[in-house]
Amino acid sequence: MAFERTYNMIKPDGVRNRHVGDIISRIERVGLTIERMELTMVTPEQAAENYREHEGKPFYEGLISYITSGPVVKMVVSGENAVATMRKLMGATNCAQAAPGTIRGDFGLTVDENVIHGSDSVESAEREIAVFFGA
Ligand code: IDP
Ligand code: MG
Repeated sequence: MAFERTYNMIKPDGVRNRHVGDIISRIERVGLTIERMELTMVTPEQAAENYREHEGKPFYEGLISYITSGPVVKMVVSGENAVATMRKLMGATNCAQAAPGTIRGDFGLTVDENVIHGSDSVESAEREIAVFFGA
């Protein structure tokens, strides 16, 4: 067991389609703790920093305009195995392949708008928390 912090973000489609309450309730139901949370816009600088590993890929420009297209809910979530547990709750990147019962499987249809972001490792989490909430 490992106590971890992770960075999660309900993306603009998740907010626009009014899934915030349902997603928060899934996070709490599994026993994780929401430590920080804010409804806010993602700046172009934060978007570029968060998705720098995808720069140059064909979907990169669309990804940046999607993530800056409307308010998001950014969160720091903590608890035992928080990174992997959130990835499990989220489901596969492509909503079309995400299992029913996962956030992406239940609230999305495509890979372009996939409802929620979650860090893929403890190292990414700490970097992303600094990008979105400051040091
Ligand atoms: P993840 O969000 O499950 O960690 P990543 O591979 O890190 O998936 O991709 C980051 C984000 O980029 C995805 O959540 C999705 O919004 C977008 N994305 C990834 N692959 C594609 C694609 O093939 N087409 C369009 N958007 C994509
Ligand atoms: Mg990722």
